[in-house]
Amino acid sequence: MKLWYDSPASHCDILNAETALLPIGNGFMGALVSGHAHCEKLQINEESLWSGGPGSRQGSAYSFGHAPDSPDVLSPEQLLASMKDGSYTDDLMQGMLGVTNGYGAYQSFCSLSLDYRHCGNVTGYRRELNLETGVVTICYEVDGICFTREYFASYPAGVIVMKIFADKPGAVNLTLAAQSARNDVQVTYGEAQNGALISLDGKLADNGMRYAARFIVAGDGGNRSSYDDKLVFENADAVTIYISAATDYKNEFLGLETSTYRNGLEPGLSAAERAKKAQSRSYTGLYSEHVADYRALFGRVTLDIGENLDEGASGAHVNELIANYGVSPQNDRALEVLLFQYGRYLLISSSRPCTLPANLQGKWNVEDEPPWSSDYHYNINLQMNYWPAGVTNLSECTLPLVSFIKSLIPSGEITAQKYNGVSEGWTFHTSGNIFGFTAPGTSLEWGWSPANNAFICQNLWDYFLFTHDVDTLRNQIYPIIKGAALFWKNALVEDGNNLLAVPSLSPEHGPVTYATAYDQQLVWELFDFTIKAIDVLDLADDFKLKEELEDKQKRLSPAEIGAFGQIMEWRDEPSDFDDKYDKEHRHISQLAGLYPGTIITKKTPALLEAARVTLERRGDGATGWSMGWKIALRARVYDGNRAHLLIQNLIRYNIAQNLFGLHAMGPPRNSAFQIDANLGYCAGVAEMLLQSHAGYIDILPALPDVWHTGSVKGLVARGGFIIDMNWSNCKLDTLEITSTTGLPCTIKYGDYTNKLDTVKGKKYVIF
Ligand code: FUC
Repeated sequence: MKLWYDSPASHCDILNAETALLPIGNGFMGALVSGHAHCEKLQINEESLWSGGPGSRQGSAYSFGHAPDSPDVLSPEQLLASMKDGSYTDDLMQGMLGVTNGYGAYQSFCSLSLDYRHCGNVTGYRRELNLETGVVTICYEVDGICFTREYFASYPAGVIVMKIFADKPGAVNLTLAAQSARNDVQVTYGEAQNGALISLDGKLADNGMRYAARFIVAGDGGNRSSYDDKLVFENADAVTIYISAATDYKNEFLGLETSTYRNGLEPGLSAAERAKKAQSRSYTGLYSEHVADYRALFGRVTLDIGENLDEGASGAHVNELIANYGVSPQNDRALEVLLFQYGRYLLISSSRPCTLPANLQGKWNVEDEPPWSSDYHYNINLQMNYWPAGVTNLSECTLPLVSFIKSLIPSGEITAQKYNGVSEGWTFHTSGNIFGFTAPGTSLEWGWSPANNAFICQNLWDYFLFTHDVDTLRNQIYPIIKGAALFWKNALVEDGNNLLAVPSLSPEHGPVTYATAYDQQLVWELFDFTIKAIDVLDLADDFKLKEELEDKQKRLSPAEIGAFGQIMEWRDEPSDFDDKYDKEHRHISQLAGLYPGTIITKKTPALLEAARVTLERRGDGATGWSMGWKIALRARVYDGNRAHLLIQNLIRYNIAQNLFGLHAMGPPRNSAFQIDANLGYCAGVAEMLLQSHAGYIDILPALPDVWHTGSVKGLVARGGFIIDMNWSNCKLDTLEITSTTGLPCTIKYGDYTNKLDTVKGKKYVIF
């Protein structure tokens, strides 16, 4: 499981990070390695370095996105009446928009430039990211000396570590300097206990956020000197660099007027402490601690889809795998598996307990004005980042999402009150920063989307379903989903016996209307799992709420079939919608109830068929993240071969050299990377092999012919069942299930059904 290359990233400067650099990360820090032999720049990120928020220059009166005045708008009932009698115009909605002053953007932290001062020619170059260890290695030879560099990001030690060494003593020569592209920062050079200390201290000009990085650079043997703000190592046996970074950010809402989102601490102190502590330990100790920590997560799942992976994945480098995709089955399967495991790698590297959740670019970002601010998008992208967590055995990576969503509730309550006139519960709309931004966006085309609260709650409920972690459900998750359910209990509009979301937009597609499939389905799902959570937790105080939700859920009509046999995206589909709107739009919002939802299953055959028609109409191409969704959707209509066609299209058009998913369409940039495509793909592949959303475990529900022989170990079904299986000629050979919860389960494979009572910790051989 290696991404390896026989050449460095295209340039020693950081260009096109999305196409070539190799990412490492420990959840809250990320680095991108270019690995050039002569000189390189190591890009470094820390998750909380954001412009914007309270006190920012861009928005001195930062208001969490809320418009300063009370929206002068019609009530939802009046809006609905205007839509029904044809008098509605978008002017009626202008007061429903938010403001983006002080929204800010995720910033690049700093970089380290390294000049290796080689004179001779470079031969035997190899650059690799080993997905099994989470270590990047660069090796090459100059003048008969083999040089090696290792880079890893340790979660337990909270640092990034880099070591440069050679196979001959005294051969390492190096000049290095730390820098930031901003001018609100100072770099100073000093002494650490056994090495040099580079201190980078800054204060963001925009919002005064303080930030600091510490680099302890320790040479083994040789001489060290400095000139012109550069450190020079000569004739060393090895040089090791310990990198830590911090800001004074604190994710804490203290009220509209008093919030600062600062912890009042000196970031240089915690950064220095971590770097020093790391240096005081042996390199091998740090290295093995990192590998053990990382492997404990990554190593839980192995996938083999019918080729000799050792030969496939390490016998051809990534550029060849991509260039030859479609030429040989062995090559293709190797790349498909590598990409699956890379998704898991990216999630582990950008989302660990006590960090912020993974943003659009995970934690990797090389610029101060990144695409879409490198923010959190709540109408699909953040949800997608967490889709693979449960099924690919990384449930704990969801915990940052739980605490982050919890932190948004106070401003989300203000949003609910201000824009929907709802005084119970919370909501948020399309996008957000790390400073509690929950308001609608600035344009009706994309900005209004309150059912995103229900959508994100589904990730949290899934965390519970995969782990059965009742404490986290009771103390963390239930209050969040109850708040979202209370919002919708109050926000829905009565229309005869129907309950409708008003106003309502299908994400980024079509008119302002009422009761889009997206809203109605997500609210249906929200009520469904809130009711289940009340039962699981036996919350007598909420039994009345449960009854109310049960009643309302019945009146939502979440999925209806339209003139073409499709699932309707809009309740009253305009007669000319087929010409007017984008049939192949990237958002497939009307199928949220198929995946990741539970509304459309084998138990609703007519809807399942309509979902298939809808997918047919949406086509087999799209931007990266949309392809990830489509793979999972095709898996849910049991069409493995079509899911595989989408995989091929994704790999051909939306995957960069470093396997980052690309947003390969539209503004602002053709090749911006977003890790949602990687994580959507990873979830989609898992969904082809195992499903568990409909009350039973469905084995190999959408196996494509080209994956006719293979095995997977360690996938998880809801209820906490670990699945190990082998198949050949598209037929299941062995199936073992380990129960981590002791719950009963029903297993289905084709026509075969087995109901099993299980004991916690026991393994069951089913086939
Ligand atoms: C959603 C998508 C766009 C893009 C953006 C970050 O709104 O519609 O394609 O991925 O998020």
